[in-house]
Amino acid sequence: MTIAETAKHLRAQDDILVITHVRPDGDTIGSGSALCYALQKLGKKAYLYNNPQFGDAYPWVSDKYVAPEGFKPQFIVAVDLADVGLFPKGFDGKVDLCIDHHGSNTFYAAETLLCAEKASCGEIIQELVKELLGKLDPAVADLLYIAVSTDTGCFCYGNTTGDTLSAAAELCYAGAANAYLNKTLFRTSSKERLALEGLIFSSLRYYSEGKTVIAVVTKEMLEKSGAKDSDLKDIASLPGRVEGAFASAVIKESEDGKCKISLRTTGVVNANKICSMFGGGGHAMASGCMMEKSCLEAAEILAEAIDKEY
Ligand SMILES: [Mn+2]
Repeated sequence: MTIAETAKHLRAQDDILVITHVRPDGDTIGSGSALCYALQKLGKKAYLYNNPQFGDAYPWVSDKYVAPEGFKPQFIVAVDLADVGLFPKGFDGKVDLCIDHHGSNTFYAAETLLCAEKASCGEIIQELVKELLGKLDPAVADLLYIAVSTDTGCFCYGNTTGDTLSAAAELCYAGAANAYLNKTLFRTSSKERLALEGLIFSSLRYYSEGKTVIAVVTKEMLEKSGAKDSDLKDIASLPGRVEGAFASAVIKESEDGKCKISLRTTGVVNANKICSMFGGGGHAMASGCMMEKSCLEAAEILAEAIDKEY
């Protein structure tokens, strides 16, 4: 469907429930909240499905839009949600409309608005909100800015295009509190997170003349720092910051004696190929796998496998 067709379709509905994906991020939360905001402005009942993982993400964003107890939806919209396997915990209903930017979308919904060239789902919702309300106001601009900025790593990732920056500029002109949101989302960490980063950075392990950097995150480090799950966001990207690194991994000790490996590469080495050797997989530059080894043994095995690829 087009933006105009989607807007027309939504105008004809009421009692709308918006679902966000499992392990919700800023894009799905900002997009879903902005859509609820616009639909509520039109006098409709529209709420977010109470994703049980909102508490680990940005509860200060989602709280205002979560459906009240007993809300009976007539129409279900999914945002930033590519496949049924990514439904939020506890949801297994059918979806009437999906709004998404993932090229991998499996068209599981009755209708789909897919714009795969957009860096974030927020940019699609931005067009839709303009179609529905005729303009953007500061409240909705904040929600959309959260979506666009988080999915682009504050406009740093390779998915950021001129169009992304134009969309962000439009949000700033509409009153988005960009400096405040950037500080809150990207330049503020809990004490526990910073303590954990200190432990990680002071114990990095270097292999292959520094081309491979591995961080081992033990249960003891988590205990010592006091870090909770919500403090572990994106830790996989930390060792890759070392100058000269082509492959970087975080190896995290898990409860059952196994360890969980997240591998990131610059593209010189194929992360998917390496992780597939150990029963995992993912993308060429970001993959994962598990090993039933101690973290230190796993680091040696992984580093050796990567070394063969240089
Ligand atoms: Mn997204």
